[in-house]
Amino acid sequence: MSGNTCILIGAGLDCGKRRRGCSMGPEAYRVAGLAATLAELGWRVEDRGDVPGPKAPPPSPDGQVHASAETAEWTRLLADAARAAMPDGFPIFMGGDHALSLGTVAGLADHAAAQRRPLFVLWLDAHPDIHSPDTTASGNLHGTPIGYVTGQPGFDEFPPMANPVPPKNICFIGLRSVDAPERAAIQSAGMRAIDMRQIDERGIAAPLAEFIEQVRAANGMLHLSLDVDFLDPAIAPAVGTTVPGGTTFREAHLAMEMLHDSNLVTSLDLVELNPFLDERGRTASLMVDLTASLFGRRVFDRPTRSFS
Ligand code: EXY
Ligand code: MN
Ligand code: MN
Ligand code: MN
Repeated sequence: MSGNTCILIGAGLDCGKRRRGCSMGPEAYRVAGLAATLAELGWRVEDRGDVPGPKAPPPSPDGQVHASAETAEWTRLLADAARAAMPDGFPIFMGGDHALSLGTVAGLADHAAAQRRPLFVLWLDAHPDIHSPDTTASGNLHGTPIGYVTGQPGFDEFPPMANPVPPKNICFIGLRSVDAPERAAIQSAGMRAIDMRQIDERGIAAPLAEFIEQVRAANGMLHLSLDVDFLDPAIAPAVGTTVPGGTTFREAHLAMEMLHDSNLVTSLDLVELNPFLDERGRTASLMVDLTASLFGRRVFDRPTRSFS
């Protein structure tokens, strides 16, 4: 993990879909003790507060795509926040729905380009979120961040993606809800896409280790985007897009532990937590515990080893 300062940034964007509640996410992470948990692990923690959303959310015509002008404005604001944070430490973007990643990944890609290093993205999610405004059937922009950051057409209302992320630098893990245009996009680009069947058959460690080695070989920066619905809804109910058959408690922790040991992760999105749907804070607490594993919480120290 890079440096010893982590920077908490609240990104309560709630316009990437019609069901509301993710705006409460940043506060739920604070109440669940994210800052104290990281501090106990030896990190210096700086909470930069919440990125204020668009002052007067521009109205969008009530068309097929929901709140596109507001989401475009958030994209500008969060890309700025990401570019500003990276020189200062390890940013943790506390969402907010997954539309926040249009902005965070855009800003991180600019930072990586300035450093002359490739950016890699690990997308832990039931969904690949690779639609564009032209292909989405739901009109929900939280289903489009990978489409945007890879430079797909159809995002004319949004800031141009100056440094698109090559599809081969993206790895999906946990997929189990993929629409037909998404499947075609993933297959035609030859992207690394680990669905739940592969996890059942191979476990989560082997495919993750392959991706980690790809990032290491390229001296890449690695952004982790963690969607609550990566987890099985039985352990993480506080999300609007529950899909049965998700990852278990230990699969998710093992992924975080391996990513910690890789020392490659440089930024994190925590997305789609809807505290309005939670049960006594259990999902928020689980997300904080997973973040703790990513930041070095472990039962015993063990010698560093390669997983390949
Ligand atoms: N593919 C579906 C759609 O485009 O509406 C579902 C997207 C859900 C996105 C969630 C956040 O990961
Ligand atoms: Mn700064
Ligand atoms: Mn998602
Ligand atoms: Mn999802």
